[in-house]
Amino acid sequence: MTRAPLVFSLENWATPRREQLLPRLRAPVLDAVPEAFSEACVYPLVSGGKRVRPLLTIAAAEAVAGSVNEATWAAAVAVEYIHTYSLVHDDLPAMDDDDLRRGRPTVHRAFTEGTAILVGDALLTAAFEVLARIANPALAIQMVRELTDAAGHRGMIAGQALDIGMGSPISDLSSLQDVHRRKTGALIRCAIRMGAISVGASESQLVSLTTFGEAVGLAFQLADDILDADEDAGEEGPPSYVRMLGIDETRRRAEQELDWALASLANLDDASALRSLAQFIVLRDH
Ligand code: GRG
Repeated sequence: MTRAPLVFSLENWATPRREQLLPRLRAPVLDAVPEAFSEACVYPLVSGGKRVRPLLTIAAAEAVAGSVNEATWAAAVAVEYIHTYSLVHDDLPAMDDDDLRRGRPTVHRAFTEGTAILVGDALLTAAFEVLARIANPALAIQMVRELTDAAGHRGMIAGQALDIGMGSPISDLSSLQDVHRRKTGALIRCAIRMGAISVGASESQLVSLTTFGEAVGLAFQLADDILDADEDAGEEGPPSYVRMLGIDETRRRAEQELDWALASLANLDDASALRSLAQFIVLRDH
């Protein structure tokens, strides 16, 4: 199995990129009306998320071109907006009804339920605005299509609809996988594809990175279920990989997806950051 060289430090690579991302996340919603609504929109954007998806976007662009451009940043902002809105809405009383997110009050607890609904709506809309403002109109349209497929009614929202019981019962591995492929995998795959597309990836590079994105998306969810394993220990509760497969087999499959993801990067010049991010996603402790 190919592992990232020991000299590559993910933290050294990620820290300046997270810093460069932050003002780009804040700026588009600072002119929200009324003014106080900007504060509510910024609140979930600056509350300590790991930034896995935008970092994957940036790493994919760097693996293809060695650098990023303004379209890469637009894509990075757009995926983090979609991710953030999905968490804000998922935390609402009508969904998971959570009081805390990343150790802080959820948006509907810090503000009001109505505000949280509107913050999610604003971030969802702003994601597409940011992409629509990419200077190259053909590239902008391509990015909008990518994000629509991943975030919309066939992607993340479909996954959530299945998850809240609108489809057949999630009774086997293939139906569980279908939910997760849509609910979390599609946006991760899209984050990587948009990074590659932003710098003009070739068809073969895009194929490799799509394979990488699909494996990382699945590995992310397997790792998430391992992190939730204590909650999932009993027989009762929502379907999860740990409930269906047991913890050891879930770990084995996460490692297998990681191997598969790393193997797909063979034709890219410098994929150190992508490799490290994939390893982080599987081995993370939060
Ligand atoms: C409500 C429209 C709507 C969609 C919700 C993705 C989703 C669909 C809900 C998220 C619920 C959830 C907690 C899913 C588990 C996987 C996940 C997205 C975990 C959080 O992602 P991280 O670990 O979060 O990247 P941070 O906090 O680092 O940003």
